[in-house]
Amino acid sequence: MPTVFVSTWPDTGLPCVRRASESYSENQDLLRACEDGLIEVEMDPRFQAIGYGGLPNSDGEQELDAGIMDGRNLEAGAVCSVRNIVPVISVARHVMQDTTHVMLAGDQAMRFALSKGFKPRSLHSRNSLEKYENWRKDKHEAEVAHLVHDTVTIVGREDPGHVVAACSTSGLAWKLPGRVGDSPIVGGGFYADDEAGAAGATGVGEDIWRFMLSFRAVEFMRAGMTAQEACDRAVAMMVSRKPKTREHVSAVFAVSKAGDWGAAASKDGFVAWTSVDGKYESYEIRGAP
Ligand code: SD4
Repeated sequence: MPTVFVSTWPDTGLPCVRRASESYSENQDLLRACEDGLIEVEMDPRFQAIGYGGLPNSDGEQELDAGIMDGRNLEAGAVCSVRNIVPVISVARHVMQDTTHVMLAGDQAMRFALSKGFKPRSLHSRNSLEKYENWRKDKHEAEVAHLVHDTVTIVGREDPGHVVAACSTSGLAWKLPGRVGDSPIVGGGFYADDEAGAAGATGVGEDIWRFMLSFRAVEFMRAGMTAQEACDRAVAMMVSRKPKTREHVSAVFAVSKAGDWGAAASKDGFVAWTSVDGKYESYEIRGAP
């Protein structure tokens, strides 16, 4: 049965699944592969909703959120509102492995990162500074940049049925300082359980969190649905209960413990990248009917 990675958005998805797949070939370590895939895109300043070069909050500061979950034992680690540290997915991994907690927040999460040897740095790139200055001059830009989607979520699956989910983001551009979205929330932005499968989400964090899209998709797989059926059902519930969720793209994608995968979205525009046994492909996901 296949080794599968699925990740998010046209520009970020390929480098993420490619790095994850290479890392997996080198180490046969699924957790590390998912972490490595996210590090690759966090450290690349071209991507505007994650890590270094992510678009900042309304104060001009990046506040990063990330989380990771191991389907073998339901261990999870997450950080939210972390400033001046990358890669935050690795800080989340330390929370999972070195503490008894699931999430650390803000300055205290940063202190924890420093204690683990991370070095503080500015997260601005020339692009993020320029975009922020433009937004301050003309808040109309908010409309445009709000829709920049580079949040990267990844799910991975290996034989005989082990799954991992992980996510990293700088969140919505120009967000209120202190705002946290779905991405670091276990069950919101990501979830993994070897008894069913793994799921991840991206889009409007408030909607994804309200509907716990990742947890919902995993629970539908537990009840016997394929990954595609589980994602379709989770999104169908969201758009019918709250039709306004169709105004922006919110997506959930999943891989089952058997290795089938699927994705669904509230609106056209989501792209998923996959690596199935090291072969890369992208898929445009149509909005819910
Ligand atoms: C958030 N879900 O913070 C993230 C944003 C996102 O692509 O996915 N952008 O709400």
